[in-house]
Amino acid sequence: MQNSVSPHKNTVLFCLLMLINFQIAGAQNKFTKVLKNEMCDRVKEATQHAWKGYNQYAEGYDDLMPLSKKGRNWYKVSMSMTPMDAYDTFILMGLKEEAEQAQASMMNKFNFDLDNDVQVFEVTIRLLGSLLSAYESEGNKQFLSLAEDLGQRLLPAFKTPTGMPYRFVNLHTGNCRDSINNPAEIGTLTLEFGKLSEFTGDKTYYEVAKKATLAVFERRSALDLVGEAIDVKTGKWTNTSSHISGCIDSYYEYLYKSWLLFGDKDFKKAFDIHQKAIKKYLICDTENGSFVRQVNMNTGIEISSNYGALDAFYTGLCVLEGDILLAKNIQKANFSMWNTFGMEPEEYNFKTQNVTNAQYHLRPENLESCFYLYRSTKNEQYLWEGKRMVDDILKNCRSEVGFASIKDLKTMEKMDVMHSFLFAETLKYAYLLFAPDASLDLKKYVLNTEAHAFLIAKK
Ligand code: DMJ
Repeated sequence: MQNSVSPHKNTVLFCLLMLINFQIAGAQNKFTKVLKNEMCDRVKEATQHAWKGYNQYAEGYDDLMPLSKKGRNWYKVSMSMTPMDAYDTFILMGLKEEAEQAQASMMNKFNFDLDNDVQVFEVTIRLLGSLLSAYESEGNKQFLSLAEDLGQRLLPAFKTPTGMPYRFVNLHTGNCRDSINNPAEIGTLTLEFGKLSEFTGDKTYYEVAKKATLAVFERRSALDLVGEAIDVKTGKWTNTSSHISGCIDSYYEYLYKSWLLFGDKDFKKAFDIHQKAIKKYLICDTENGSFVRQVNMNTGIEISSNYGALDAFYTGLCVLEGDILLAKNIQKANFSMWNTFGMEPEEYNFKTQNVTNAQYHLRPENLESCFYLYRSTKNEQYLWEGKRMVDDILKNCRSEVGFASIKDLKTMEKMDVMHSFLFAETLKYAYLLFAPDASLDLKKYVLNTEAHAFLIAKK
């Protein structure tokens, strides 16, 4: 029996083999520096491809129509939405030529005296956000004077009995319309208006935006929840559905970020009260992770178990707040949504598993969440999840001249829409996820809801 191996030796051999296997598997799963660089290069190439298409076929317009190869404006006159949103992404990626072209389009404007009825929220997060962030990092006064001109023209919207703004204001006449507004559009102005006050020394901007946000907070229900629509003239809720999705989402985001950016305790207090209620009434734990449902703001009774692409932002907010466990559970749900449907649907019912809106709008929130979670945990799982999302977007959405939204995830049929947030957010977060931490120091900067960066004031 000289050749036989003793049971002890057998065990040692087995352990050794397991260790080798484990190491090989580990090596395969390691997200190497080379792979990170490769991902950054792929995202950069995608950015250049999308910009080339915009420049060639839609220069001077707000957006590119990536299938019909035409330009599209949001309002009567173009406001250069795409160049404005894309500029700081080009700077971040070191794309000099593209940055110069975008800057030329931004500066092309003398002022915002345009006969456009604009959505206060959208031009604030995209245009004011971009101009102020560019001014802060480069000191070019032209950015600031454009921002100030725009800020002035938005102010008439706040002249309501409650201080909550109308949804639309005409930039030339100051006429306002649409008194039924929502928490997201009312409460997602403080970062930009606050920075405008900081740079101009005129406190009005911060004061009106803060008053508007707190007017929403003061009208919360006894359960500390807010609804989906409110009349800014009467202060009465017109839709009492409460959730964290579109129409409410960035109201919560800006409560916390206004505290982070300006150290204003009123916002922290409001956020804490809401966050407790969100955790109590809205979060649903499932085996696929934690989803967020919709309930009546007064009774807490469930209205629907719809969840979707927009809701995915909540992971990032939980990371900032420091609730990493909840952030991980929400991200588990976010990724399961992506994984189950090949990409993420705009909306689906997490209890019945039915997709209620099968479009994909090139949205950033799921990638944004991977970025925040990876930065805080350094768990490579989030790099792999992000890579999967980038792979899918580059494969399914690329058109000859840009990137197109998806009309139906089942067929992957494309839609003729390329939102400017593809540049400002989706490609930026994709790049930041794989780039070194130093490319954006989260201890120094707060990103607005369109991912334009603002420096945290020294306290
Ligand atoms: C962006 O315009 C902003 O992030 C906004 O807050 C809601 N979501 C879109 C992108 O999905």
